[in-house]
Amino acid sequence: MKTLYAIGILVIFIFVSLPVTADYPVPMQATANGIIPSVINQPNNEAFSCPVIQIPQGSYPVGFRVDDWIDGSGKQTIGPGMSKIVDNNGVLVGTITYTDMYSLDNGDNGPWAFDWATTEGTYTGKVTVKAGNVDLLIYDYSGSNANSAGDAKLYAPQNGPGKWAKISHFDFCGYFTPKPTCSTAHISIVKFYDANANGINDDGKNIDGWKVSINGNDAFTPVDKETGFGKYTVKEYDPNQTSWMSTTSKSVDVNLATCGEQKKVEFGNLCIGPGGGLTLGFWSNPNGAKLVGSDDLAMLKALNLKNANGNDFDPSDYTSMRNWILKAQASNMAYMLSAQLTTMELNVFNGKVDKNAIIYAPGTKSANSLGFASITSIMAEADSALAVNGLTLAGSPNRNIQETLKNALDNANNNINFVQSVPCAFSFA
Ligand SMILES: [Ca+2]
Ligand SMILES: [Ca+2]
Ligand SMILES: [Ca+2]
Repeated sequence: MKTLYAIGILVIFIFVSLPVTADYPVPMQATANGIIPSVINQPNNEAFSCPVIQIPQGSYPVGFRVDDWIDGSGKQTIGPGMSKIVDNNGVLVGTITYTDMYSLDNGDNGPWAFDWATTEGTYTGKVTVKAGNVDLLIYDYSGSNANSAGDAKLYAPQNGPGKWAKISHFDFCGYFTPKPTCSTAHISIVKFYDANANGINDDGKNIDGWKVSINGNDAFTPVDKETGFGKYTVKEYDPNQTSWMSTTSKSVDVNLATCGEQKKVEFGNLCIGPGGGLTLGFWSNPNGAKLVGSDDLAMLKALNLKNANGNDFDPSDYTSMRNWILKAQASNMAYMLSAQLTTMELNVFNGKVDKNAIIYAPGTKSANSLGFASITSIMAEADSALAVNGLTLAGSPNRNIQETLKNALDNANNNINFVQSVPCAFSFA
């Protein structure tokens, strides 16, 4: 008898969308392995069609797996290409042959069952089965089934007490309702101007119109998108203008796993540029000279400025300061750092640069994790470095940090690395 049923009929799954309504009696009893549905005899139901089922709105990935016992030696899972159904409203329709089933008592008497499992998460659902050939039997199966490991069995209908249906195949249609239904899950994307360069949206300056993407689909901030649940990669684009920097990761993975879950992605950016800096050249030309008085010189003397051989340099007048600063070179890095520090100290002392301004100063001790520090902290760090290491020739272990500080001050004196207080212009390719 088994061989009779073993005539291979290809398992075919067809996806269709069905309209809504209808009701079905659903008697059933629970077992350890699943639920054995009771049989509903519907002898005049040759023209079987799927009942119309209430289907929740939404888009769900539904995987359905049937284990194939056709060779009698053990089950083989019918491959995803044959058995996996993905649709947009949960309806699935298909045919499974009797040869896909197996006898639970290893004989020909049944009960007969096939294993099924949803493959993407836990679903509740209903499968309506028609047993063909001798008897036309229809039953509903309802229940929940865990992921593939759940491996619950769907049983052949019983044609009266103790009699298992002689059937050639099952037709089934049904639907799986993802649990939870997540039509409200969504992603929002905010772009903020990170004026205080701390990587946190605490600046009150959101930026509209910044180009971003969700799983490769472009959008512009602000974004508030219903996505359903799933995994998403949210990215921001770099603008054409190279003065912009990111203060947050430019790619964020978002996993919406819970019904109604809402995730916000915040991208922080800032742009750098001028901050009122005047150069070493300015402070050694006549315009600069007019601004340097005894108070400026006293301020400079209090610093730990060094000359070429590592000795203290305390300017007695403008001319000596000018000669010293124009001859500055980096053989002794402490000398060059002293010159750039002097330049910035004069900028701040004369009201050209705000001491609280933030600059990009990566590698300095003052910098936060993103590489930004205030002018005042960089000046203090530079002066402290000069106090302990006045001679930092090539090979000196203290030379590198002094060069890093020198570069940060040099860039600021040249108006390159100040964090701008408001967003710069931006455009995208
Ligand atoms: Ca911030
Ligand atoms: Ca002055
Ligand atoms: Ca001094």
